[in-house]
Formats: sequence, C-alpha cells, structure tokens
Amino acid sequence: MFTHAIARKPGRNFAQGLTSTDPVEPPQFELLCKQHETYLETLKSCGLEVTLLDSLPDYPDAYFVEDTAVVTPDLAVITNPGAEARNGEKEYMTPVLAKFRKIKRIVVPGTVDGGDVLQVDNHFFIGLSERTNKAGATQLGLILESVGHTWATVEVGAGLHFKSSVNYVGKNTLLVTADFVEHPALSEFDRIVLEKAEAYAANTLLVNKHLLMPAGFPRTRKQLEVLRLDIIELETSEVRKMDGGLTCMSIRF
Ligand code: CIR
Repeated sequence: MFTHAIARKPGRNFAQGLTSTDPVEPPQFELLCKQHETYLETLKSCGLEVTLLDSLPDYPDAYFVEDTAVVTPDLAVITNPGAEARNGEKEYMTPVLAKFRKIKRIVVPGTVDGGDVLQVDNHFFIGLSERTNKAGATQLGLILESVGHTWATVEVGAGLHFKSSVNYVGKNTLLVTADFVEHPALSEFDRIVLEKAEAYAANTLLVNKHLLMPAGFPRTRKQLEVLRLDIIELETSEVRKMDGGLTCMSIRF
C-alpha cells in the first residue's frame, strides 16, 4: 500500500526540457499545470499524502521526479540520472527523502533513471537504456538485494525508459508494448499487449487499487477492465510532448 507521494511543480520553462517529440501544438504551461493539479488530486483521492516541491528553474524536467530516486520500504536510493542536463536534480531530492528513509546512492560510473525501475511486489526490473547503464543497474540491484529484494536487468531497446513500455497493473499482470511480449524475463507474468496505436498507454500507474491511465486509449481501457480495478483516465497531452507520462510525475511509497 502506498501512503505517500512526492511531486514537484512544473516550471514555466518546462518546454525547454529534453524531448524527442515534435508536436504540432507547442507545449502549453497553463494546460500542463491544470493536468498536473488533477494528477495530484487523483493521487490524494487514492489515499496518498502528497509532498509538493517547488519548481527548479535550472532544471525544466525536474517535475519528472520519478527519475531521481527509487524508494522501498527500507531505503531511498538517490539515482544518478543519465542525462547530463538533469543530473543535478538528484541533489534537491536527497534532503526531501532523508526525512522518510535511510539514503543510499548510485555513483559514477553508474547511472540510473527511476523511469527504468519497475517494482513488482518484492522484485525489481531494471531497464538498461540510454539513461541507465550496467554499472548503475548493478549498484542498484545490489542495494536492493541487501534489503531482501530480487532484481533482474532488461534491455530496453525501444522508447525512453523501461516504464515507457512496461508497467505492472496488478494481479500478476504486466501491460506491455509489442516489443516486450516475448521477453523471457517477463514470461512468468500474464501480459496485456498494447495495440501499436495505443503504445503510449503503457505508462499506466497502479496506485493501491486504482489504475491511473492516460485518457484517450479506449482499446487499452477495455483490455484493462478485465482486472476489475478502479480505472481513472487522466489528460497527459502536455507531458507527452516532453516524453513524460503518469509514472514520471511522482515517487510513490
Ligand atoms: C526526459 O527526457 O528526461 C524528460 N523530458 C522526460 C522524463 C520522463 N520520465 C519518466 O518517464 N520517468
């Protein structure tokens, strides 16, 4: 059960963050704030106490807090984010999480983005991506192992982060893009495979008994309904323009 979430307000310069997309409409700050506020209200309605941090003018992507830490019941591991432009965000997260957990760190040459780390009960999948390297994944894995968790690495290949393509939706089930269906590391789970046109909906977030999914993916919604969880659709148009999604905007624990 999650009881807390950490989030950060987006800054006015959020559109200067990293992105691989070239949207027809430029990202809109007011709309992003509205969508972000609804997201936070939804987390609260799922029973979480939300700590909301101020935006960081030097780090336009800093509201994607998920990338800066991996939090377990025992520890907070401050990652070493793999994009240079974002790496300094971690320093601002350390004192915040130190109030809740003992702190551990990923150190050079290791890099990890929290977006590559997927927890499924006691097990952690750690994606190897452009942001998370082998050294970082191994450091994280050994830290997790030291407090009783199991872990495995998975090559990400497509998409920014592992959780851009694979998420746990409860009941021993993973929501996966077609690229990951055959992946042997995922074979012990039931898998819901996204249609290509709805691949963005892979970034669906399980919060206790609720499934927060991006709005506008009706076929995925139908596929998820079999799980009989409370599905909540949220507008994500503006974060999507910045390669982000629902998991990225909070750290849950
Ligand atoms: C970045 O490229 O780092 C940001 N623009 C998007 C980060 C999204 N984070 C996530 O998926 N965990």
